[in-house]
Amino acid sequence: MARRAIDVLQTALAAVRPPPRLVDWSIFVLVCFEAISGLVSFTVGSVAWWPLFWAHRIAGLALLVFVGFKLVRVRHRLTNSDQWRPSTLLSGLTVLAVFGALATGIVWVFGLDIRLSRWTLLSVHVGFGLVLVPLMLWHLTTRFRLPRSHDFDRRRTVLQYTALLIGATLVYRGQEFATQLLDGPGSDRRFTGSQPREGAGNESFPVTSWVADDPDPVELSDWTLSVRGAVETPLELQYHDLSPTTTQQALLDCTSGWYTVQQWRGLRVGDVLEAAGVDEKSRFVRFVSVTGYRWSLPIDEARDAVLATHVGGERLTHGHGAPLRLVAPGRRGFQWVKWVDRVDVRYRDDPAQWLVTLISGFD
Ligand SMILES: Nc1nc2c(c(=O)[nH]1)N[C@H]1C(S)=C(S)[C@@H](COP(=O)(O)O)O[C@H]1N2
Ligand SMILES: [Mo]
Repeated sequence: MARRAIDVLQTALAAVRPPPRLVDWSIFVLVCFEAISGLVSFTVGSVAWWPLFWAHRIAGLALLVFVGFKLVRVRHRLTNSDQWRPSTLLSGLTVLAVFGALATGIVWVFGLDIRLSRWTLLSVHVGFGLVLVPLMLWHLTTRFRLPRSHDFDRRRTVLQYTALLIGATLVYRGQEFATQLLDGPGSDRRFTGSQPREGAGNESFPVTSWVADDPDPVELSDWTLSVRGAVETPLELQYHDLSPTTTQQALLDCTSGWYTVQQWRGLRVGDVLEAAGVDEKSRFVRFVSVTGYRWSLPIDEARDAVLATHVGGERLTHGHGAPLRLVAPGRRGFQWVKWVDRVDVRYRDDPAQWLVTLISGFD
């Protein structure tokens, strides 16, 4: 009886499982796609990018299926100690990383907000992903073979992959629909996956650094805001020179997985630029922190950004970037430079800013 059931299961599995080389190749392609789409997803903040986030989730589910196929196939090599070789350890680590990434991704989608010391689950997910890529590349040097056309039946493969894609999409959408219906955790995530932090003012959302930036509190007596570069009149403003009269509601969405909507009060960057008189050929505005951390915005976008002194009616605390922080609506949190003391009007963009945001704060 049990034997019959296993036979039936194995026949069913054989019908849906692509040939080994194709499974391996698919895992490779999916992991690359997940790594790239995951990294790119961190840089975008506008809703127009939602397909990228969907694709990342659906590809993750497909990856789960292929890893399942693969484990069924190679389970003897992992469980049978006679077959252990040095490369088995590598395989084991790769399996751990893949399951770590998949499990944290799935739990995150369900809105569970587990924290491992200062890391959110989403950051742990990224960590697993970053370890997985080199492990997988190394692992595939041990036995990877490219699929050849005689390895598979084209028509059948197309059908299998189509069914898998549709299945994964249904599972993902079904899950979203269910959490929304039940109004459970995870039902109020943004398209980026971030979960809300409610309330107003400094205490209602976390103090976060992108990597390691952690300066001492800025002394107002030592601080000025310099406006330089392609301007007619460079400015040196002290804190008491600023007139923070603009209030703007804007949404801060951090890549560690939370977002908050706040009223930010401060200077409209357009007014600051007007006071300095920008060269009409200038194209970017760069915001620089006392730590060197920096980000640039195209000048038209920069005009509508705010250099905030207040949040939710309170003066910014040190952690949130006092005395002055950039509020860049539609941009991800890591671009909202804190502790700004310099505004550069420029003719060019600044590719080095990508690196600087990662290494700022390390000595
Ligand atoms: N100078 C500087 N600004 C920074 C960062 C940083 O590390 N250094 N981190 C950014 C990140 S990743 C986010 S999400 C927001 C967080 O702002 P908050 O600490 O006020 O929540 O600040 C951004 N501004
Ligand atoms: Mo962030």
